[in-house]
Amino acid sequence: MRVILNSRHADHAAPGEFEAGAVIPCHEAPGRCGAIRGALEAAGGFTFEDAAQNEGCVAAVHHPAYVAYLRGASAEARHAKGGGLNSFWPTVFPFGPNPRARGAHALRGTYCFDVYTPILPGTFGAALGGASAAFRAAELVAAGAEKQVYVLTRPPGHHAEHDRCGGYCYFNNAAVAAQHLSRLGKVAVLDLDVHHGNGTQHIFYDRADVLTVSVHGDPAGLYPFFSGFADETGTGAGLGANVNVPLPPGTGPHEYRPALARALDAVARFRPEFLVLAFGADTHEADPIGGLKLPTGFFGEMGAAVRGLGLPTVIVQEGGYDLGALGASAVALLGGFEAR
Ligand code: OKP
Ligand code: ZN
Repeated sequence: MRVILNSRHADHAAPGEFEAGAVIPCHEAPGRCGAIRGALEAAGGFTFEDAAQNEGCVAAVHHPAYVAYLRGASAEARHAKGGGLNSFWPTVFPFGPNPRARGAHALRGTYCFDVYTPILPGTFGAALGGASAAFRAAELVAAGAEKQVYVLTRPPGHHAEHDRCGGYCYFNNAAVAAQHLSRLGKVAVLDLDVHHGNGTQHIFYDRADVLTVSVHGDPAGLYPFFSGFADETGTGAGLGANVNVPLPPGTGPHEYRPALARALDAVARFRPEFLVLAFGADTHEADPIGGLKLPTGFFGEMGAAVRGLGLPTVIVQEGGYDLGALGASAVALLGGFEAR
């Protein structure tokens, strides 16, 4: 399988994240990409290539002012002071459209919805590298050059909305791929990260030509908390084109299997031409923040089940925070996907 890399990913490395008033090492760290790459190389059968930075690829899914903000804030972060870190950490989040929220500090909270997305000097380049890789993968699949392509990137993307970052995410890589493919036909995005893909849902919420389906831990108790409930079904022309399947904490294969079947059935009934799989390995039983109980072997079954749809597919890496489980899960999923 062809693997598109984000050669700039390590330019974004947050020194820590907030937890209960303390700062702990950030779960979303550069070692994640290395862990997956190492596991894929050991498994064999994968070829790796970089994607060139593509400045225009995010314009179709993100607000131009948000893109400009991220670019500018990353550049300014080089000169930021505070704690010895050249970075900006949003602390104030103005509610709703607020015309008084104009200054730099207010904008940091306007274009962001939580405390998990600091802006560092390399953030814009790293995030754009991921979006560029996803776009490149979509080009290959759209052209019929490959039946499936895997995008190995971080930071993840599925929490990033049209004009807000959050949840370690800045540009929505899966949405960038889906948007490009949607120029050729109907697209389904299937999100199997343990966290609800609120950003992808938000971006396509009123679209009838892009179905978003997400299977995830119940947001009543798991991040992102404000989105991912079963009664969110789309709006306007997009009514019925959003499906959320929340699962209780501790869910294992026995209960995950029928949930996945429901999600796959929703995709199949939509009759898309293309699939984007937003894959998170944080459903693994060893994951430090997910709370689900899927063993490594189940990821092979998961990959085979998704492959059963028979759709040209871009697979985009989202979360997964236990480095050992992350590599093993990706190998199992992609192996299941390729097995005939
Ligand atoms: C990103 B992706 C841990 C809190 C973590 C942010 C989670 C972002 C997940 N104490 N909160 O969906 O894997
Ligand atoms: Zn996640």
